[in-house]
Amino acid sequence: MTFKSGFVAILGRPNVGKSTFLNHVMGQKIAIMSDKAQTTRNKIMGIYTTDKEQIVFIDTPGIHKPKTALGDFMVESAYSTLREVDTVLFMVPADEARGKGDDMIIERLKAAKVPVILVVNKIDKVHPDQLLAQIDDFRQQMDFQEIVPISALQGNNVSRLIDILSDNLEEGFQYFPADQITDHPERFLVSEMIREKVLQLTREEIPHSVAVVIDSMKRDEETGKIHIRATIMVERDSQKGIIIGKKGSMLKKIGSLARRDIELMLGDKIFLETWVKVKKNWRDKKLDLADFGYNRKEY
Ligand SMILES: Nc1nc2c(ncn2[C@@H]2O[C@H](COP(=O)(O)OP(=O)(O)OP(=O)(O)O)[C@@H](O)[C@H]2O)c(=O)[nH]1
Ligand SMILES: [Mg+2]
Repeated sequence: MTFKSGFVAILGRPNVGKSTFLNHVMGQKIAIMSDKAQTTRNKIMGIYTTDKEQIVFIDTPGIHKPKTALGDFMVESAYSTLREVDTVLFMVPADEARGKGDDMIIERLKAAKVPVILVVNKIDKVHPDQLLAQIDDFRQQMDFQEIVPISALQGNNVSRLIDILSDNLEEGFQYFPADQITDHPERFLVSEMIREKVLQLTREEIPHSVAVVIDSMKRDEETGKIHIRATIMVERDSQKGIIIGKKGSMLKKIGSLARRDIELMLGDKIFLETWVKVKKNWRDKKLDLADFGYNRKEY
């Protein structure tokens, strides 16, 4: 039997469910998710391996009109996958009409000459008639290899999409060991899980203004727990106040929710120590961006 493999990028506007899809396929949380736009900021691999194939999914930041250097980094890293993959999953939501953002992406997809599968997500939110109208509209914009409606949240039709990808795979290497699930180190996943809680618990500008840096992560010989020290970066003093909350209540909430997820991921007990620091306008400062993991060298 020959082994098959391939790289598949998941592209689309922010908030359409790309990371939810990746996590569903992997059966665990690799990419953080939230109802805020621009949750994902880096490319993240989800390596799906069976005894006959390896599909390397690349989750990407939602493509939007960037207003900061961080936004530039995010959009560039999303588009950079077009040079790296065998197939693109272009994800659109079933419950929102095609907009300028989608048209912009479609133009880039046409120019890239990579096979594109249209994935219409969130079918649980619409009546079948609306879904058909959505499919019809997108079908007229470009040639898709396939069109697959799914619900990443509930899992409907996800296995059919995997089957289609499998059928299209070519003979190839197993690029990564069977037990490797992503390309990022644990530290990255830990920082992301803390950021996810901030995104889920705050509103407006705050989700966009936060970065999380892991200062240290090592086992405490006395308690046996992994001691993690993390700093939550914000852009203004007022944001620092909100993240800390009344008598530290918000920071405590962020910490305890994050701890649960991190322990689940590491399969180990942790002690999480969080700090909050102001870095004025870090989203437009090249050095800060690099320090916080948004480095151009990474794509
Ligand atoms: N009802 C419904 N909601 C969904 C589905 N898939 C994702 N969502 C929700 O949509 C929101 C965005 O999901 P994400 O997976 O973070 O979206 P994303 O495309 O990765 O977003 P960015 O990282 O910002 O580009 C979350 O609140 C999800 O729970 C779905 O199939 N049905
Ligand atoms: Mg995402």
